[in-house]
Amino acid sequence: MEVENDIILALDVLNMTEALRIVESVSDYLNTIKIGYPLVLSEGLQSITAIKEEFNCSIIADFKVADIPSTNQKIADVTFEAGTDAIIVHGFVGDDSALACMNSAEKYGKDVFLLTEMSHPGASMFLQQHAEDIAKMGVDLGITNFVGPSTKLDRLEKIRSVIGKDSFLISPGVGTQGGDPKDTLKFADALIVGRSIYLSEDPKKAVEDLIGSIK
Ligand code: O7M
Repeated sequence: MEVENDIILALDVLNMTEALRIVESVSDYLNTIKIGYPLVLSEGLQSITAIKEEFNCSIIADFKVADIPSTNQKIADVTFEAGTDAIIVHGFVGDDSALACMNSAEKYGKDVFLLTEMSHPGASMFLQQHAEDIAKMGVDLGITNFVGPSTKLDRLEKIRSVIGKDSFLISPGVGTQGGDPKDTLKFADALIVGRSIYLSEDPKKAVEDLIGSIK
């Protein structure tokens, strides 16, 4: 996936008017948008289709899919039918569940991102202990796209060492959650950034400043 300026916008807003305003304001600089439950539960899956059509951008559906294989397959199929380019899948549910999403992605010619470890403090309770195993499972399955936290750079470095230099690693937690953009890009290929862009009074300037900080 070619992520312009190494920045993915996390479009966690609750209505289409707001979503379109923000994407419009940053579209000179960004070509990849992550859309998850906040917008899709508010405005429907068609919000993905509409944004993709309007801006011709890549859409990563962040549904953190974490169910049994049969249900995962249905979730992934419906998501890809809506025009999504990639879907984010939890790894802790195991290889068969991840594989169901991979099968769906293959059918549609789309991508899967495997979520290894998360950026919030509570991730250290359960997920962190297994993050490297989850990353290894992804590698063994043939997954080449991963998500890891920018708030814990030692962990991000470990995940990078497991998935290898050729895998594509995207990283949330920059800005509002405290992660440093430039340091994160020592290990990650692209940043996932939400609130520090979409809550800014001037989202375009927020993106310009962020680009300036990582050059
Ligand atoms: O920049 P923020 O903090 O406003 O937004 C970060 C986005 O990344 C938001 O959409 C979160 O749901 C998501 N995210 C995390 O913040 N931490 C994680 O560990 C994982 C994700 C994510 O995107 O998972 C796929």
